[in-house]
Amino acid sequence: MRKINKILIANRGEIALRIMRSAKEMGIRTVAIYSEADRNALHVRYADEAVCVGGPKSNESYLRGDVIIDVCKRLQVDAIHPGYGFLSENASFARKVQEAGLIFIGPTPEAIELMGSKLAAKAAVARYNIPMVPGTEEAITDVEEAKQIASQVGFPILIKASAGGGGKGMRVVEDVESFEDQMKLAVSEATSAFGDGSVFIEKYIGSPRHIEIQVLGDTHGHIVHLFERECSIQRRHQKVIEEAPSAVLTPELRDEMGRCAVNVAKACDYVGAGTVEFLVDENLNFYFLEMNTRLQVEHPVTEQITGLDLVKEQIRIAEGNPLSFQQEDLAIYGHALELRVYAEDPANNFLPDIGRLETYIRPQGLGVRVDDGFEQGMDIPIYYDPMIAKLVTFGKDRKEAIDKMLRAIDEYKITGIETTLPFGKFVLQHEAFVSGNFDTKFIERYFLPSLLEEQATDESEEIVATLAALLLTNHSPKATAGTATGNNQNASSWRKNRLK
Ligand code: MV4
Repeated sequence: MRKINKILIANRGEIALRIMRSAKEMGIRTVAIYSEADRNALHVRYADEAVCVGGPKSNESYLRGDVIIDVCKRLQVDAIHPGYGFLSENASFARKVQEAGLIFIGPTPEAIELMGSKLAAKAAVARYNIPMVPGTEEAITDVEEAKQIASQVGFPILIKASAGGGGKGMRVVEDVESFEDQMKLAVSEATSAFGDGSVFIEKYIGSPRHIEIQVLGDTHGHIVHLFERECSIQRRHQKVIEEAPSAVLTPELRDEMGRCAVNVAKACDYVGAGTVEFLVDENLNFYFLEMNTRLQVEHPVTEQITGLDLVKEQIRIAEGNPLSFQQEDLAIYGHALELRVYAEDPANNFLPDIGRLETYIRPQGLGVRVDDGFEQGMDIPIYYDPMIAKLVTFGKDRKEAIDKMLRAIDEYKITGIETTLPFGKFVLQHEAFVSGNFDTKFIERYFLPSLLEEQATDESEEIVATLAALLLTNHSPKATAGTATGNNQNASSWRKNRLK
């Protein structure tokens, strides 16, 4: 047991603020680091102390592990929270933090390293009877042998880089004729991208769902799971909408996947918050893919349905406290959705659109949570991730969470930059999403930029209709005491009449 009194957050933006808020509630002092591009950022203002660690580029600032550790020593920091991205899954940084006598709020360097290698991870979990996609258990080197295995598994197959993850270094191979070329390309890509050319083969699951399970492990060997997050709505391996619980899991399947996730965590003596990623096929077979050894962007949906603060749990675990609950104490309450709001133009191939937030008004009200790191008037820097906010809604069931999200999107006012808010609205109104019948191919299957134009036309027609109705009622002698509600009723009946 070692009490943490001061935490340095080795991150920026919404996640830095998110972590500091929990620390503050626990009476823990906070230290922000920032780059020259982030001098006026909210995370810098929110922290008790803030230190500039270098230039705007990540490798000049947020990735400078040694500088960050020096700041900790100078300011008598007890622990480092890495957030997500940057140094969060860097085993050698976690090791240096430990060696400096500091607490790394996260798993051990050994667990990070093990799960960083997809092949080592598969080997480690194999003795726990975890379902895995058919394929090779070891790196393939011999082309002829690999071809034979691929033919046994059956085409199409997928060649994956062991050091990859999150979709990096993957290649679909349709037939045995193109296998050799594809394998050579995969090896050379993996070598240049990761410095490790190890690749392996898996059967290609054509239209899977991506469902992941949140786990928590303490330093006393207790591990629990906090149910699933459905993350199938993604574009180019960038998640767009996440939800909890998943619309397709039965209680039995949830238990089974939960038990598997706990076993994956056991296989690497996992400590802290982690996520076990599964593919689920159309017959609801599930397969272990990889484990993410960090707090994830989409953790808020799990917080909303469990009532737990995952950052507080991470900090308590890092202090050496045993978990204060058991699996049986946990239950799912209601339904939560998260929409990632990116500074990208969905009508223009999701081109990043940086600039000044001329207007920035957040939605509010029951069941609406906005995790962001900006205020009106601020510039979005070009150097980092284009995600500007996470819009989270929580309701008694899936329908209420969707209705709240649509309402919140309409309330969200952002001008000065294009955002993915209209795109979120498109997805949430789509029949496939509403029915729950979708997979990771949702966007390529259903989305066209022109669909956003139709949506915008519908909206402006509605505005014209409302204004026209307002004018009409105000000129009518009966409408002298017209309340807002009265006008709205008139507007909608006007619209109904017009549509007849
Ligand atoms: C797969 C797959 C199909 N079959 N593995 C992409 C992210 C990485 N974690 C693993 N990924 C995939 N692995 C087999 N054997 C399809 C994907 C995949 C995917 C997975 C989750 C969410 C979105 C995805 C988009 C494309 C491909």
